[in-house]
Amino acid sequence: MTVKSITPPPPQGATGNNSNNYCIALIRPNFEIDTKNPILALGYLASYLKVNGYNALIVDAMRDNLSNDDVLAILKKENINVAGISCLTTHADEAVALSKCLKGAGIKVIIGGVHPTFMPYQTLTASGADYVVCGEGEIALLKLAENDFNNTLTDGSKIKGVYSLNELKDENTAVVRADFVENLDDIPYPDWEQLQPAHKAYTTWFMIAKDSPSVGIMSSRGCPYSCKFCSSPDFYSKRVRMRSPENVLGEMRLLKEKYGIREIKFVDDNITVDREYIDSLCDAIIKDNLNLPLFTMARADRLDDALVKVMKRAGFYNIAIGIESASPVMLLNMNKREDIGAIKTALKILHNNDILITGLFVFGMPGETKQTIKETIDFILSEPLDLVNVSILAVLPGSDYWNELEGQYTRRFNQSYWGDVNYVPEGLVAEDVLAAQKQTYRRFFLRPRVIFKLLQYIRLRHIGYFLTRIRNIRFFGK
Ligand code: B12
Ligand code: SF4
Repeated sequence: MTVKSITPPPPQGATGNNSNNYCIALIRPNFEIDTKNPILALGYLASYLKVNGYNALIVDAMRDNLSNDDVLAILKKENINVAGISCLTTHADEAVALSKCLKGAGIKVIIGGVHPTFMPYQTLTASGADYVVCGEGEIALLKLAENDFNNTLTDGSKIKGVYSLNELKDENTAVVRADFVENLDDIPYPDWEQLQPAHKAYTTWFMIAKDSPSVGIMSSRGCPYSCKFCSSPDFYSKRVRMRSPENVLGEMRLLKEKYGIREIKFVDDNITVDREYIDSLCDAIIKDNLNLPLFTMARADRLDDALVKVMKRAGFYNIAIGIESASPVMLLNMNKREDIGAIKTALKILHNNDILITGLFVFGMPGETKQTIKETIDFILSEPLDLVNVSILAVLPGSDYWNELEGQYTRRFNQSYWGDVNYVPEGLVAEDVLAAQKQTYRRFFLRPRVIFKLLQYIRLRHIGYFLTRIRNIRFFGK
């Protein structure tokens, strides 16, 4: 599929307003995090409601550093008595506290997002919320709005994917997920007016950017693979849906022209999974002469020389590869369905095309040994990587490991779950995993080649963020 001439569609979606007829406040709770980005989920939900005749106010307590009382005051001022809270496992504790605060003031609370999708009973019991929404939110939330935020319809049936404690006995009660929006182009662009993509509180990703401000967008939803540490396949039932290249391009133009965005990061789970699609998206961007630096993540085995060349022409200067481990045994264990040979080939292609390569790794998965850690560190130091991000396994609700490793890891529902060692592979101690992460960062970054390269991509406006990241990634210290 090639795209001939592209006339970007007119800006879609809500434009924000100050009228007081909001039917719901869509809220991201406040929590500590280094990397701050606009929350696409709430942008999409607000614009989908808007195009269907309902006004939603986005309250980003994280971006604006609001306390729960501040949020409550906003709702009172705007006379809003329904709140929709977005919740990942990383800030489930904060979502619970916010829910309790709002419930205490008589506000109806609905919690949606990845965490309640996989832990609906836990979320409802902990938070006292009225409903959780399991799965994609657009259709379920619209149905709730149409039904006065009640999940029982006039014929007695329930809205698909929406649960209260009346319908759930315990965490094992099977839930049916909300319907997907079949054609992603039916969802207007996120409500960028309310998200304020160039807001000064936002940072960039992985510390670097060619230009600033940068913002993340999504051209597809879902991934057909089943890496055992990841919850995306289950969340989207392994289905992949793509927006049309024209639709994506229209949003990129809007961000550039209306909001002054100078770099775009694609946050898709797997943007190169469909070769025809990524080709036509790049083709559209090239023909439009958009001229914006672009970043994306990709699987190594979904890249080849011709594709990398076309991606480069479209503007992709930085591609992050989910390598996870250099040990063939580990790749097999985690069901990555990729071999180290294919990864090395892709890195070579990217390097030869002068693309900045970010390697993404995870230490501490089942089967990890001192030997596999060594293999990975040796790989990191010998391959042409420009930047690395090294995580420690956090067993995610919805991932295969969540059930497979049950009883062998501690569960926590806040930011501390990430960064700490919650699962210790047999034969290792937690310190081995922490040391592996620290050693990798030290040995990788303290090399003149890497420092010199990085300095070219650190923007003045991100210096504070850069220093915080360096401090928090355990570069220094014990
Ligand atoms: C972009 C991204 C990031 C970015 C920016 C995040 C942001 N701006 O919010 C950055 C780099 C900062 C990031 C960081 C992390 N991320 Co991240 N990230 C993503 C990614 C790739 C896309 C998120 C996105 O925008 N999705 C698009 C929107 C439309 O989807 P959505 O958020 O799921 O929202 C829909 C539904 O969930 C629901 N919904 C959501 N909220 C609400 C609210 C209501 C009221 C209702 C009704 C419905 C509803 O409706 C929405 C529209 O359909 C996802 C993977 C994914 N495919 O989603 C991982 C993902 C969210 N990240 C994940 C993780 C683990 C992390 C980190 C902990 C990584 C780390 N090691 O540090 C950190 C911490 C993040 C944090 N505390 O917020 C996990 C979360 C798992 C979990 N159980 O919580 C995910 C799911 C990836 C995965 N499968 O492993 N991330
Ligand atoms: S890690 Fe990437 S490739 Fe693997 S299942 Fe998750 S999104 Fe798909």
